[in-house]
Amino acid sequence: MAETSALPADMREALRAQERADIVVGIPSFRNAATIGHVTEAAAEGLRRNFPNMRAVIVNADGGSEDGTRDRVRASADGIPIVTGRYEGRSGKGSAFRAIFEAVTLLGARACAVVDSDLRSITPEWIARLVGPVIRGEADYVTPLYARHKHDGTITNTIAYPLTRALYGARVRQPIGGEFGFDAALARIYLDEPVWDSDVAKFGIDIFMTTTALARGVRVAQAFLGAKIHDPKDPGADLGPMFTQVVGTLLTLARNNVEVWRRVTGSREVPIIGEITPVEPEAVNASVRVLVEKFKAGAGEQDKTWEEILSADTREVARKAAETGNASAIGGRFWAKAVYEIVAAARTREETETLARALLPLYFGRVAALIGEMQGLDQAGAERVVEQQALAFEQMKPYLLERWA
Ligand SMILES: Nc1nc2c(ncn2[C@@H]2O[C@H](COP(=O)(O)OP(=O)(O)OP(=O)(O)O)[C@@H](O)[C@H]2O)c(=O)[nH]1
Ligand SMILES: [Mg+2]
Repeated sequence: MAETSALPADMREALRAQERADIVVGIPSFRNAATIGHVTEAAAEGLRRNFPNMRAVIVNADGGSEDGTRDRVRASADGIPIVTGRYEGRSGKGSAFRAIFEAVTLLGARACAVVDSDLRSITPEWIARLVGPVIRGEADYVTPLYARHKHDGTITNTIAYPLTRALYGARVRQPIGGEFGFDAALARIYLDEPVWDSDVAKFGIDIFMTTTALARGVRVAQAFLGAKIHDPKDPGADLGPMFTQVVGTLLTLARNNVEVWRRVTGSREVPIIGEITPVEPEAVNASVRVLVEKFKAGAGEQDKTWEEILSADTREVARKAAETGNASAIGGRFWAKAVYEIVAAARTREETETLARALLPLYFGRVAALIGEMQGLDQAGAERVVEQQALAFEQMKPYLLERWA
């Protein structure tokens, strides 16, 4: 049992009053009054419609919103018991999830689904697809699969997907999608890991959940959910801190799990729940100009660290691309190589956040390059570009092993 808890006394009491549940739907939130009502309604309807004979509780773990987020949740659950409160501990999505995992344990639930509170495209069917495979005993961990606009999910496309796939050998297309289903045993495993003072308490939570599931060898499935429409972020403007939290966590986990991934070659497909139907996601803006500016500025700031971490070849290409503002030089293979140099550096360097920050300018460059590579391509075409890049990560894995040694 963890010594600390993310559950405040009032939430704990409210959960005790519920006594028990079969299913928990967890919703983390921070200032989502505009969207969380719809998310809660969809979750409640999904539970009523798909699991009418099971006891379900919706748990909203909030970060201290003052915009009425929690009132919206309370007003929207319609017949499904709801527990809402402000989690304790470091601010961040991960701490909210920790409170939800604790709720799963406290209620003795079999399965849990978590869904983001800024979702506009969620339907009741999402709950069935995320939690159904767990209830039916077909999977222990369910990740989402959705149509996202080609400029949305850039951390996923450039690093979380290809690196997770190459390291752990599973083609989990949305390892950090935010929506997941899992069983109680996995919630327990997450709670017992000593990660809650790290970036796992923030946006490192998603990659921590997926990587831990893969490293433990539990049965993973992907649930097709249609289009993901949420409050999206411009990759140039908003994603810096999220990148360092996700990638820092990814690097720490890579260091801890070397014995798991060392021998993995190639990758296997991960089963898909639900039929994949074509959907057109909403467009997401991305400013190449801002990305290239960030690439240039970041390259200057990180030059010293690059000197310590990157190979001479990689440094030279990166410096030159930054100087001339030619982001298209950050191609898929070059990017994979640079990422592997950063991963290998994590073997001896404790501070993975520093390493993630060193990679950040190249990420901006890579995203700018990707936008170019995807220009004029439809959804399927853009997907092929992502697949090619993922293959480059697989093919270059020997380079990682070589640098690691
Ligand atoms: N409790 C709590 N929840 C948070 C916090 N930050 C984010 N969240 C929730 O985590 C979920 C995901 O956050 P978003 O900001 O939408 O991030 P994202 O969708 O993963 O990232 P993008 O793809 O970049 O939009 C939402 O439900 C947020 O309300 C926080 O500090 N505390
Ligand atoms: Mg979001």
